[in-house]
Amino acid sequence: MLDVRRLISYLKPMAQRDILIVPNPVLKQVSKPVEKVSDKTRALMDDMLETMYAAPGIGLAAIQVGVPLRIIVMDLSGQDEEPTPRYFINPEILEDVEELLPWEEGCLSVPDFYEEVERPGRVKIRYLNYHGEQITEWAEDLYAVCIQHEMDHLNGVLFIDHLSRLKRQRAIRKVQKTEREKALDAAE
Ligand code: K2U
Ligand code: ZN
Repeated sequence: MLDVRRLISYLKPMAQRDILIVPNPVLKQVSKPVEKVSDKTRALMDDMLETMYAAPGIGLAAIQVGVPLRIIVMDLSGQDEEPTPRYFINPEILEDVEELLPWEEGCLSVPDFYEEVERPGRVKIRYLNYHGEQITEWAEDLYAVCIQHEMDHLNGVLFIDHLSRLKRQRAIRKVQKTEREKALDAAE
């Protein structure tokens, strides 16, 4: 008799994972390259995408769910557009432009804090896709902002690290206060 549970686990093994929040030291780790793109890599990316959609967010780096591998998922499609998931394994920035693009950034690991950050408005990137094929392309506007934000995560850098010390400390204190209040509410 076929074990239906095993069949279901094969068909849809996706699962949401917890997103690490500042000042968790794991977020400061430098992530390691993926040596071989496998079904295990794809299962992780499926989980990351499900976690990102549930947050909700438009990008997520593996370190944000505690996995120190150079993997990013992203979906820049609008609310009323078809979902367009993108997968980036071992992404590299090959070229960028001098023109800087200011953007009010947020981060799922720094909840409810937004500040303007300036980054190059266009970057040439090279990465492996979901199937391990090499892709080289230019990213601009929100795509450029998001991929640079996520690649910072792979190097243990958060967007608040681009701010002044005062603003960074204020962000961390605000997140810690909110997390304490959430814990107290949950305990009541
Ligand atoms: O790294 C993350 O936490 C994902 C960010 C990606 C992002 C940061 C800055 C600018 C664009 C994207 C989260 O998706 S932050 C939440 C968010 C959602 C929609 C638009 C912008 C930011
Ligand atoms: Zn982030």
